[in-house]
Amino acid sequence: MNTQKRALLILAFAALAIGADSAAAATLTYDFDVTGDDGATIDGWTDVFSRAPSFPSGTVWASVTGGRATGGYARWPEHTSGTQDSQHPNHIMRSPAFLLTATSSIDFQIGGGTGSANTYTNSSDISPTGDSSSTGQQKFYLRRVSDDTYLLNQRRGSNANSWQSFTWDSATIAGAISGDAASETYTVEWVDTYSGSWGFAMIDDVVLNNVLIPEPSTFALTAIGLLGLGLRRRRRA
Ligand SMILES: [Ca+2]
Ligand SMILES: [Ca+2]
Repeated sequence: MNTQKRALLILAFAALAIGADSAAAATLTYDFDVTGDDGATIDGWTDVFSRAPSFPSGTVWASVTGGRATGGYARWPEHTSGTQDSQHPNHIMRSPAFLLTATSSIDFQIGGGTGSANTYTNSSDISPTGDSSSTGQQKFYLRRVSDDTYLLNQRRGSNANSWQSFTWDSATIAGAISGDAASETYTVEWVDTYSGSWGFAMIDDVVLNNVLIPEPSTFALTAIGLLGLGLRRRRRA
C-alpha cells in the first residue's frame, strides 16, 4: 500500500470517528477565562469587525458586583473607566456555529447598560464602518446562519455595574426555530452599537446546553474526494 492510499484510509477512519462523536449532544461553555476550555480567552469566538476585545479578569471594573461571572470576561477596548460612555466603533462578537435540539437551552450574562430597545433583523444591518450612538444597542442574539437572521434577542433590564443572568429555555428556543431544517446551524452573538450614558458593555459565561457540533466529516469527506481526484490524476499522468 503506497503512502497516498494509506493516508486516504486514515482520513476515512478519522471522518467516521468524528462523525460518530458529533452525534452526541454537548454542553459548550464559553467563560472567556485565560484557562478556558481551549486555553484562549476568546474561546473560538469571532471578533467580527476586528475590534480586539479585552478579557480582563476579576473585578477590573471596581464596582462590578453580582451574578455568577468568574475569572475573565469580554470587554471592548474603550470600555475602561472614564471612557465607557464615549462613542466607539460598532462591535459584534460571534460564537462558533452549532446545531440545536429539542432540549437545547442557552444561558448567558451581560453587564453594563441596557442600550436601546431597537432590534436588528440580521447582522448585515450593523455597519462595520459605523459608530455607536444613543439609539444603538447592547444585545445578545441567536442567529440563524443560512440567512443571517436574528431569531431571539435580549438586553439588560436596567443599567447597572452588575451582571444580569438570562436563560433561553428549550421552549423559547423551539419556538424560535420551528420550521427550520434539522441541519440548520446557529450562532449566538453579542452586539454593542450603543453609546452615551451607560454605554458600557460586558459579557461572560455563555453556556450552550444540549447542542450539537456541526459534523467536521463533511470537511473530511471533501478532503477524501480531493485526494481521490489527485490519485486519478497521478494515474493518468
Ligand atoms: Ca469568565
Ligand atoms: Ca457601548
